[in-house]
Amino acid sequence: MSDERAAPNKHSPRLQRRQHSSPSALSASCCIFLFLFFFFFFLLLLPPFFASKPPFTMAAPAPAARERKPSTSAPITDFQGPVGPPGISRPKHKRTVTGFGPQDIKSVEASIPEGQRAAWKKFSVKEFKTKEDFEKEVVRHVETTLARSIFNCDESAAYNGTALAFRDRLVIEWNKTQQQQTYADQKRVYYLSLEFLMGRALDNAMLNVGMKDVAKDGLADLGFRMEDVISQERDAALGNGGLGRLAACFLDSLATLNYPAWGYALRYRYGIFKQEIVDGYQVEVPDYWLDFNPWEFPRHDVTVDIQFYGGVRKIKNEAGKTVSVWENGEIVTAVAYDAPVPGYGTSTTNNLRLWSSKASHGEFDFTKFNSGEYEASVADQQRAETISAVLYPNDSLERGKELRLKQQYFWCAASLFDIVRRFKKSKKAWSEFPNQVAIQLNDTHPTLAIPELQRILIDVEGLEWDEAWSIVQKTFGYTNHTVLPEALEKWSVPLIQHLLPRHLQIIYDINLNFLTYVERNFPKDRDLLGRVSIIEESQPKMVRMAYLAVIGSHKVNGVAELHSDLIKTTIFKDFVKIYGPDKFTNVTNGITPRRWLHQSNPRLSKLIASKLGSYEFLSDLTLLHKIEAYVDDKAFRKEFQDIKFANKVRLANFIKEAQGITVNPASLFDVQVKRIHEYKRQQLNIFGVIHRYFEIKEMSPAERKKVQPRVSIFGGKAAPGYWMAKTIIHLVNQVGKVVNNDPEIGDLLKVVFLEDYNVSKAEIICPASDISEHISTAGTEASGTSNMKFVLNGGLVIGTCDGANIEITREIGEENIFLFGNLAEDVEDLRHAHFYSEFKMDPMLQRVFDEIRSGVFGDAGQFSALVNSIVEHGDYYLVSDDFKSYIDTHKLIDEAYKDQETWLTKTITSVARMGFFSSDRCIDEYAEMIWNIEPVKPTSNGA
Ligand SMILES: *Cc1c(COP(=O)(O)O)cnc(C)c1O
Ligand SMILES: *[C@@H]1O[C@H](CO)[C@@H](O)[C@H](O)[C@H]1NC(C)=O
Ligand SMILES: *[C@@H]1O[C@H](CO)[C@@H](O)[C@H](O)[C@H]1NC(C)=O
Ligand SMILES: *[C@@H]1O[C@H](CO)[C@@H](O)[C@H](O)[C@H]1NC(C)=O
Ligand SMILES: CC(=O)N[C@H]1CO[C@H](CO)[C@@H](O)[C@@H]1O
Repeated sequence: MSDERAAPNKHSPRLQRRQHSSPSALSASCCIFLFLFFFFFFLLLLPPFFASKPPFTMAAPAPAARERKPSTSAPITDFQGPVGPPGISRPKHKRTVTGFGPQDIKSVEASIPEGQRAAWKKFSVKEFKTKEDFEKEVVRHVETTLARSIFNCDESAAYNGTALAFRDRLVIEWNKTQQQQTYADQKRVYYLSLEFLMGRALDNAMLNVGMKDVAKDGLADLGFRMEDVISQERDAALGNGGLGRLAACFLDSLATLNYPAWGYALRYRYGIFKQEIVDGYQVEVPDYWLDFNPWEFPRHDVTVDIQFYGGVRKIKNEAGKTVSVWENGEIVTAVAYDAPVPGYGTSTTNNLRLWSSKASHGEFDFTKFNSGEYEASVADQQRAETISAVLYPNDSLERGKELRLKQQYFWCAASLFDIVRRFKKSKKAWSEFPNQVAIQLNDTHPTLAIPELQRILIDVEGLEWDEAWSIVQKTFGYTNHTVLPEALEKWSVPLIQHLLPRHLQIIYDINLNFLTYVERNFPKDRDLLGRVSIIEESQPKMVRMAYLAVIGSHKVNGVAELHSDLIKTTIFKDFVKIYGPDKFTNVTNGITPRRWLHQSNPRLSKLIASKLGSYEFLSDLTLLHKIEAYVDDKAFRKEFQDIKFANKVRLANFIKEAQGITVNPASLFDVQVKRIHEYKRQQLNIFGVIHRYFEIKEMSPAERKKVQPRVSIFGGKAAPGYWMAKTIIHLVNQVGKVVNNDPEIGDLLKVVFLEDYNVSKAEIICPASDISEHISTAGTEASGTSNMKFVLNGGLVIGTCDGANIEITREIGEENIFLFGNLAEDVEDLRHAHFYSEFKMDPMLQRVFDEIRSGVFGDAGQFSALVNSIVEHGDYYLVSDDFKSYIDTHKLIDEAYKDQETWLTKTITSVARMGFFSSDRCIDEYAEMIWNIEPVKPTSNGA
């Protein structure tokens, strides 16, 4: 049915392949007693007014039956000396930062007397298994940890109580997992990503440990609705968008598949800003996500000192060898915070370690304070803390910003120190390092880990250059994410020289060795040396991080086929020539079906499970193909359709609540939610909406009756410094104001901009789309993952032949996707044509521009730069070239949607064929092709 596709400028995409108190005296107890007495007295008199004041700890909620009891919360005597009867002491074991190694565990265990071991074992904390046990845990946490009671336990306290109950569970499993992985002593993978867009954790934890129903019933007994409790949680937004989300999906899959894995990132004081729309403009508000986060454990004993600045001195050591010492720098301390990451249907619980920065001399410098330098004593602290303060928005030009480079090094150095420390525990030879450790560099941000490991090996551990370098190369893998050449990360040589003098020397040495190798193998190609050199001979000289990443790792992968092909034929072409094609590979991105189907769309997940006999498809998504057999089953079809409608009603209610706009859930829901960026082309979408608006206005009443009603839903954040993207948001809101208030239009068209798009909103939006837009300029989107989320939830896609749209098409069939627009290979020619040949603006788009200029949507001056980027400045993203094809394709969509039966068949078929896009498949591919790691299967008793 390829006639369903618009007559695009070009046709079919190439679809070839795939933790005191003084002795508490009686008087203190009396005070508390008197206090409690009066408190309860008052409570009896004035219950409604007191119900919300926070009291002290209360154990007995029934005031009548109280008897005098000593305070139980404070110790009667000070603890001094050994606890327990005199003469019996237990060997004191000090906790070590990396835990005990496999041999240590056995000897430590043997050193503890039998009786004590038995006592510990007897009272060892158990995981709750029943509804009663769960309720007991929640009540205990609400009453003691939170110091609240039945009288003032609001939803927020209920959430915190529930979260803490689940956290306890995760801690138990997490401890077991870490012990087991240490015993197994296998290779581990360390995933370095500056961003982890985790979203909410509670719902995910409940589903992954298979206790959501138990918790739901338990909460109901305590008087709370599950949905209200879940919605109390704030998103952990340590990322900008898709890619941060991907890292989170990866962690989920790694744990689910029992791979021994750790994630390393920064603990930003402020995650991605919260977006508010004021008068149609985006306003950024800080997100204090850390105010109370039950999911993290501060590890104040796990710290690493990180050095910056200073100088390098060459000395001769005792052995007569010349070594480099990096000294006199400024020291900042990294403190670890751990967050447990539970797998689905397994007890494996991995670790995400976040580093927070603080001044190395502790909180506050009293020497400086006492000597009168009040401000300076605070300033040092603040300066150290800024390192982990903010998450950089990824679209602003962060190049040249020293703080950003500091962040990168701080995070790489702390993580590597941790990894090396863990490895050294095993007392294995250095040559074994690559057999025990795989480090994945997500994008170029962690590239400094390469010279850092080399530095540790040669300067600290005393290895020879070549041996060290071979270990480095075998350890790292690099994932290249962006396709936009301007996103190629570079740092100026003077900046690195100033901040990391030793590293710059190492980078130069790496480059020298590399170029020598190239020269030897390609003696006649002089230009090649200049092209592949890590150092760009510009003013000032720059270090090309991507090249350093390619040279320092054994595998480089792209994230979608088209993308991987592009890498090989464009920017890394020379490297393919030097290293051969085997070093370059593709791992097509995926999403976790636990969050993006089971959690976001429980009813659909249930329907599928009812047909497949179990929820096994959640851990083996390829089983989805079996539902294709039900494509003609009437009852199945009806339920499928009802689910979609119910999800649309849920979104419509959310839109009403959040934005105050009433939309009809029977309309076609057309959604584009993702970061706002010119290459993602939200402008193309809104121009299309404007076109549709005027088309409807010009129709006769009879013609209007035939129009398919639509709701165009937008959402996404623009980087604070990205002016053009903010203009697009403003235009969407202005158009919405006009269209939504036009009585002539009514339900035929509504335009909604949903504020503050984040993971938990995505969970409501994705299951509710009829059509979603993934319309980036061909060749610009590395992959895209929201396209997968939408299709998996029974929505169709309108998209360009770009990123993962191509693989989605291959899997679900061309007849089930609406592709349009120019192809990647024609982009260069088209851009050229805008400047050097006669270019004719599409008349429909011209009309749209004329209306905007006329002021229909408010002050036209506001939008002139947006319009002119297309009309006068070469239309870099080819909006005008793809406009007609885009409009025509939307016409096809309107027609296709009228035939609900056929539409339903398409959506069911598409869901059935989405098995390939699980992040589990993706992780298995990485494990096999790049990391060479094996799962560690949890044993049931956990020993
Ligand atoms: C999945 C997801 C994205 C990625 O969207 P793309 O369309 O692939 O760019 C961005 N933000 C959030 C919150 C997501 O859940
Ligand atoms: C519960 O946690 C939230 C953060 O999620 C916090 O804002 C709130 O104050 C906490 N409530 C209680 C009762 O501790
Ligand atoms: C951690 O795991 C070990 C080994 O399984 C077990 O003996 C110990 O009791 C556990 N500790 C906690 C706090 O669960
Ligand atoms: C990887 O890097 C990207 C791109 O810079 C970043 O946004 C994201 O959070 C990271 N995670 C993953 C798995 O890609
Ligand atoms: C960040 C990064 O390394 N991206 C590169 C990935 O490969 C493309 C080539 O297709 C480069 O242009 C990017 O800069």
